[in-house]
Amino acid sequence: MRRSLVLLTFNEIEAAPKVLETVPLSIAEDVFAVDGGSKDGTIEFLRSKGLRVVVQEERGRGVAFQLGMREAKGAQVVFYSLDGNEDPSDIAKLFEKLDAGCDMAIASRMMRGAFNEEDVRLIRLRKWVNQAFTLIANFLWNRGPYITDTINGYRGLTKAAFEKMAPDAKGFVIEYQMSIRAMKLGLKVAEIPTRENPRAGGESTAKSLPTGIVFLKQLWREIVLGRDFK
Ligand SMILES: Nc1nc2c(ncn2[C@@H]2O[C@H](COP(=O)(O)OP(=O)(O)OP(=O)(O)O)[C@@H](O)[C@H]2O)c(=O)[nH]1
Ligand SMILES: [Mg+2]
Repeated sequence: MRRSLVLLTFNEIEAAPKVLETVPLSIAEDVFAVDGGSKDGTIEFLRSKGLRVVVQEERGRGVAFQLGMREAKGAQVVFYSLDGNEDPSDIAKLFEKLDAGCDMAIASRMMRGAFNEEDVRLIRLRKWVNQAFTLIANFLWNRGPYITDTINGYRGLTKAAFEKMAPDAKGFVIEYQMSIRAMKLGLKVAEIPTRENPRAGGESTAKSLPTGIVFLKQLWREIVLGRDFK
């Protein structure tokens, strides 16, 4: 089987019903959801729509990516979060990049033609901090074209690439870890410009300061591990 589309949720009962309607589910032969243990009816909602839902035993975006990859039947896997941030029309574009032979395709909020949630503000703290982490990773490890958004979770990759990267982060930092390891391995990474929309309801679980500290720790660990991280 070629394509898997993995929907990610954790307590998204406000957003998921609105967002799911906009997702082109027929794009992949294999579509299912990975849920972080929602207690608000998200799981029941998704099942009522006929979707297979795999529920994590432990919370975290990293755990979700690992479980999603394990459960996916396709050789290509695109991850899509049902909170409304992600433009569903990019799903097809990410699969196309994988069809073209890329190991990983990232929907970038930072490149020319893209739009970041914070672009309407004068002080764009989260964006700037993200860009600093991205700059450091590119400087330390990237030998290919500059990756502009190493942190966005809206991405697709091949199962083979994921196995080579062997990311082990449990939380939000897994996306950054995957980007770093793709650079270390010299994998082919493509980006497409995306538009980040506001949440379609509900609340964020990514608190800026604790997440920043986790990122610093992960960065340090990747520096210590170096290119032979396995
Ligand atoms: N499967 C799974 N999904 C999760 C988990 N934690 C968060 N998510 C989902 O991942 C997506 C991103 O999480 P958010 O909390 O929105 O983080 P964010 O996008 O940085 O924050 P906002 O800008 O407020 O949207 C959402 O669709 C969440 O439902 C988890 O433990 N497991
Ligand atoms: Mg979000």
